[in-house]
Order: sequence, then C-alpha cells, then structure tokens
Amino acid sequence: FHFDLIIRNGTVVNASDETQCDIGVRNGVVTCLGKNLPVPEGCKVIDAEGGWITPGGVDSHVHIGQNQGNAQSADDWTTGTRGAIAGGTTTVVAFAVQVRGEKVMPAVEAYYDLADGKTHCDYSFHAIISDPTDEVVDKELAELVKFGVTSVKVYMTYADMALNDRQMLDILAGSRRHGLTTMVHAENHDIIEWMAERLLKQGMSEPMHHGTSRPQLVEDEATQRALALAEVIDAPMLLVHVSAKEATRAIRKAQTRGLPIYGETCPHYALLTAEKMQAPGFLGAKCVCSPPLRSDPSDKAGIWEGLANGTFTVLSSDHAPFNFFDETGKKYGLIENTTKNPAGNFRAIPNGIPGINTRSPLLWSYGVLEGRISRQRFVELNSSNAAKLYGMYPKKGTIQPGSDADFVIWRSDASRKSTIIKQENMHHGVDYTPYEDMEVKDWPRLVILRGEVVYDGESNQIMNQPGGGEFIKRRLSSLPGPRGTSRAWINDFQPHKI
Ligand code: DUC
Ligand code: ZN
Ligand code: ZN
Ligand code: ZN
Repeated sequence: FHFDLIIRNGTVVNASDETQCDIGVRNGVVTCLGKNLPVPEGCKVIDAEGGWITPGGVDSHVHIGQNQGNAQSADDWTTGTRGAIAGGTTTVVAFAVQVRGEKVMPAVEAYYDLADGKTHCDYSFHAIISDPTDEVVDKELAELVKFGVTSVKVYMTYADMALNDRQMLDILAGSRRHGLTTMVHAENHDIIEWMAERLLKQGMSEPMHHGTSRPQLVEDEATQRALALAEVIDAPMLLVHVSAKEATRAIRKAQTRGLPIYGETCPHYALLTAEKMQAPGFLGAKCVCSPPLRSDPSDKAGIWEGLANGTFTVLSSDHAPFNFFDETGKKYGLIENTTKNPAGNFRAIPNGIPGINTRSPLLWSYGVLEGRISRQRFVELNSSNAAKLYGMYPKKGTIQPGSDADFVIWRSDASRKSTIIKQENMHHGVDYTPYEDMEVKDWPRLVILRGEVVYDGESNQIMNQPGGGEFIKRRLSSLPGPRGTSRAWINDFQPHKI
C-alpha cells in the first residue's frame, strides 16, 4: 500500500459500472480501488466531496499547430493543451499532415517536434495522408505503426488533400495490412466545388453560404461511398465529425451488418445550428466548419440518438482554432474577397471551430445531467472508446489498477455549480468560443493527470507547467477489426479473393 495519492469520498465511474470507493495511486498510476484505503505517511489525500470521478477525457480529434492554407492556427501546443486540461481532457490526438509530393514520416516528426516538451497533457498524432503512393502504402504505414501512430485520416474533399476512390482503396488495403484505423472526412468534393462556384457568381458569398454549398446530401453520398469502399476491403473505418441524421443512419446500418465501422461526432453538431452562420455582418464566420452546422432540428435529435444508442463510438471536439479578430484567421475570408462583397467570401474562411476547452462539460451537462445519456455512455464517448480504438487502453480511458491516474472530479448532484461559458474564462489560445453565453450545469472541479492536479475548477487555474504532458506511443486498436477474423488478419490480406 505505498500510495502517494488517495482520492476518497467519490464514486468511480467507468464505462462498465460505477463504485463508491477510494482510488490509490502510486507514481502516477492507479494501483488499487478499495474501501477505506490506509493512508501512509506523506500520502496526499484528495476529497472528492461525494462527486463523480470519471477517467480523464480523451479528445481524439484536435488540430493544433496546423495551418490551413493562408490561415494560421491560433493554438500552439501549450495553449491548445492548456485549454484541454481546463475542460477535463488529459489526452489529445492531433494531426500531422503529409503534404502532397512529400513523405509522411518527416511530417510526423516535424509535428512531434512542435509538441515535444510544450504540452500540458498527454498527446499523440494521426497522420493525414494526402498522397498514398506505393511507398506510403507499402513502407510508411509500417513505420507509422512502429513510431506509435496507428491511425490515418483521409479526405474526400479539399483540393490539396482529397483522395479519389481508388486511392481510398489503396489506403484501406494498406491500413488493413498493417492494422491501422482509417479515419475519413466524407464530403463529395465535386458537388461542393460546383455549388460554390455558382453561389459566388450570383454574389452569394456570405458566411452562411458555406452551408448552402455543402448540403446534407454532400455528406450523405460521400459517407455511403466511404462505407462501400471500407466493405470492399473489410477494413476498420471511423467516419469523423458526422453532422446529420442521414450519415448517422448509414453508419448504424453498416454496424448492424457487423462491419468494423466506427462513428465520431462533435458537440457542435449536437448543440449548435446553422443560424449561427447567419449572425450579422461577418460574425457568422466564427461558426464556419466542415461539415457545416445543420438547420433542421431533427439533425440534432438524430445526433443525440446516435450518441445514446451507440452508433457514435467517440465524441471529439474537432478543435480547429482560427482567430476571428485576426487577418491570418477567420477574417482572411473578408480580406481575400474575390467578389468584392463586404460580407466576405465564404470560400476563404478557414474551416473549423474551437471546442477543446468545452467538450466534456457540454457532454456531461447536456448529455448526462439532462438525462440524454447514462454516465457509463458518457465515459465511453468521452474517454474509453477513443482509448480502445486508438490503441491506448487501458493506460488511458478507464480507472482500474495499472491505468494512468487521469481523473476528472465532478461535483455531486447536490452541489453542482452551473457555469455560463465565456471566452474570458477559456484557456485555449483562440479568441472566441462558439458556445459564448451557453450554460452548463457543472464544470470539472479538479482535473488530475498521472496523479498530479493539473487544473483547479474552483479558481479556474492551470496547475501544471508546459512540458507536463508525455507523448503516447500507441498500439493497434483493440476494437473489432474485419469480420470473422482475429488479429491474424494483419499481413493476410488476399485481394484476389474479393
Ligand atoms: N475537417 C476537420 O477535420 N476539421 C476542421 C475542418 C475540416 O474540414
Ligand atoms: Zn508492409
Ligand atoms: Zn475533416
Ligand atoms: Zn478536424
């Protein structure tokens, strides 16, 4: 019982169940769950005050230090991860981008160098593959796995990144061979380009027409096509940032048939609508993201249904921080005004909205505390499933002996403290939050990373220094792979049999 930290008087909430017990921690790792653990001399004791203790949040889709065209990321690794811990996230997985014509591994190393020694929480990367050459598919995917990067993201839209169907098959086959998970941004590139050109010609260039150019059908078609491609290869695929009910249902259908298909959505699709893009003047640019926010209330209902019924594997923030009051951020859409319209040009607005600082409190409040999902489901969506899918479980994503001592302590139902979300209280580096003035019914009271209190919610203070976070070398997914196979499927792909 050589604990150096004991958390008492709380209820430990895991994805499987919850228990009133103490947590014994030594050297940043949980060593014991039990009643009335003996307190050795010099051991620190934290009183959970009857609250709920959930595993530290895992935000498995964030963009940090990643520029988009001419737009500069408003978060570096220090500010981005500061925002993470202030919202109960203790692990983030961000992106490293392969530039077309270049290799993948040097890109991963360059992004790693941006983060190394500068983070407030633990971190890892997915590699974005924009150029799946034979070299990438045959060699670099294996090198990625060796480095601890066991997932890739591919895009079906954006001129500089979009893959065609054949390239998608190449990546899926390679990922299957090497055991990676493929994340897909599913939107039909040609429809978007065709629509956007016509909108601009007619002078419809305001931020809201970002949404007009990307109707649901754009996401729906690409999602179904991606699912078909995944089925051809029978390879695990996660559809990222699903925004609406049709794509949710397509994923559900594939899952019901037993395909290794996973889904991700984000708080903004569950809580915000397209009206946000119609804010006066150019303000709507703050809520330009892709896929866009949807206007039909049934879409939000469909997203909550998918969150509750298990269609969505993970809830990520898709934190994509571009300042509003900054010519290298959202305002670039005003400056780069090809149509000379004072409302700007939606095509030049960087896509993406901030969310790293608010993801878990929004899900806890609007999900659990408003009765839409159970606490167990919260833990799955917020931590456990991402840890499993991305090869970090049970180090991350659960509270059990051997796990990292990453916890969020919430207040008990009787002592909840509601908070109005305000930019001035955010710790991220970006200059606005799309959730300004929204109320949440509670906020993390304490956030603990590997046994260290890193955020104090009573005073809204960050308690650790940059460099407190560690790189996580990830293993392969522990969620199901191709049907009717075990791990032996890796290296055993026989394309002539399909
Ligand atoms: N895709 C993302 O994953 N994030 C931000 C914008 C986008 O298109
Ligand atoms: Zn190989
Ligand atoms: Zn995307
Ligand atoms: Zn993203």
